[in-house]
Parts: sequence; C-alpha cells; structure tokens
Amino acid sequence: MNRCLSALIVFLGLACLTPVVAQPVAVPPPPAVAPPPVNAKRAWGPEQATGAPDTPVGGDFSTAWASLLEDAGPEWLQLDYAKAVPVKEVRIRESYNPGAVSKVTAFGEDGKEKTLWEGVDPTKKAPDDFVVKPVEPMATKRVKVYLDTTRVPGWNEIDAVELVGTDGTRQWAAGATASSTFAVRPLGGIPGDVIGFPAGDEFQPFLNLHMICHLNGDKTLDGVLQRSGPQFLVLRNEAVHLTYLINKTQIVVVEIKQDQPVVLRD
Ligand SMILES: [Ca+2]
Ligand SMILES: [Ca+2]
Repeated sequence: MNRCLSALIVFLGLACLTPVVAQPVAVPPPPAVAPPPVNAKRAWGPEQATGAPDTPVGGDFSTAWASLLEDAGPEWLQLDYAKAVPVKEVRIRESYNPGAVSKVTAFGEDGKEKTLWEGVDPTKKAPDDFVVKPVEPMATKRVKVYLDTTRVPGWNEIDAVELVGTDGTRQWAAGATASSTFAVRPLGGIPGDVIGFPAGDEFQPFLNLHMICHLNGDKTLDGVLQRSGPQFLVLRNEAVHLTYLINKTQIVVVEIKQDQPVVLRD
C-alpha cells in the first residue's frame, strides 16, 4: 500500500469518527387530517328523503327513498323535523311511479298518532308534490307517510317531504326511518334480481373491467363491474369507497375502459 492510499484511509477513518454537529432544521407542520366524508347517505335509504329535494327529474334515482321491494304492499316512511309546528300542509315530493301514498299521519307531543289524510293519491307525474292539508291542524314534528305499493307498479320513490306550518314556517325533514329500504338488501338478493350474471347477460364479458355508465339525466357513474342482474348493474368505485346499483333502464351509453388495469376479485 502506498503512502497516499494509507493517508486517505486514515483521513476517511477520522472523518467517520468526527461527531456530526446537528444543524437546526425547520420542521414542517404536520399535514392536516382530512375530514370525514360529509355525505354518508346510502343510495335509496330513507335518509335520502331528508333535506330539500335533490332529484330534479322523474326516474329511479338513488337520491330518493325506495322500499326494498317494488310492489310488496304496505310500506311507510317516517320523517322528523327540528321544530314542532301546527300543520298547514305536508308536501310529499314523489320522484318515481307516483300515486301510491295511502295515508298520512302526524304524532302529537303526547306521542299519539293522528290521521291527517287517507285515500287515493292522485299524483300522476314525477317529480311532483302531493299536498296533504289536514282538516284540523295539529302541532307536530313527526310525520308518517304510508304507501300501498301495489297501487302503482314499480318502485314508488319519495325524494323529500316538507312540513309547512300555519305560522308560515317551512321545514325539510331532519331525519327519516322507513319500513324497508333498497339500501339494505338481504344476503342472497331479492326476488327478481339474480345474483351474478344470468345466462346470456350482455355484461358478462366485462366482469371486473372499469366502465363509465352514462345515465338518463346527464348523470355519469364509473367503477369496476362487480355483477349484473336482470334489472341492475353493480359497479364498485374504490376511489370514493362507493358501490353503485345502476338500474339498467337508466343506462344510455356504457364506455368500457379495457386499456386500464383490471381489478380482480378475490
Ligand atoms: Ca309499486
Ligand atoms: Ca332526496
């Protein structure tokens, strides 16, 4: 080993042993924590009937409440409001297959249920308001809308329910519950909607492919095709953590993105 090389090795050795003096470093602030998603409404859940109407055109849209089955018979949707008022009107915004409301009641402060109206709902077009005007006003903050879903074929969907007081106040529901909802479907599916792909289903070749569905009303949904039944497509969009049930009758055009990575099922 020559002298120069020996000197270099000694220098490097010393350099390694030399303590490093810490230099002050500006510490960046921690990143802000993303807030939780605000809109956690389930598609077709009763909560879709809270707040102001958000289904501007008639049709089977997930922004309205739908019962689990389309023509099973008696169903109800119960709405809660922030403030009790003497009822002047209950305005039921029907957004799909209207005309199935059979009775409207309200609950007094004593918890007793009183019928405001009962009969045949004359609503023919959607969206439209079915307006109930009780003969004897009563103070309430809870309204219950009953339907006989056998009266009008198909899902009879309600977008919103407004409570108008004799004092001039107008309120949209703050909370809602229902007899059943398409948002909660039993394992194994529901009658008439076959799990998987029926024989000859035109979407079978596109399982697990990313697709964009253009729907009536200029609405667009995209995700990975999970399954296809006689009535519905199921798309999963992992980016927004949402699963879409898409009524096939609402589909105008489907773009299949075959050049994108395929997400395979387990
Ligand atoms: Ca029906
Ligand atoms: Ca709604």
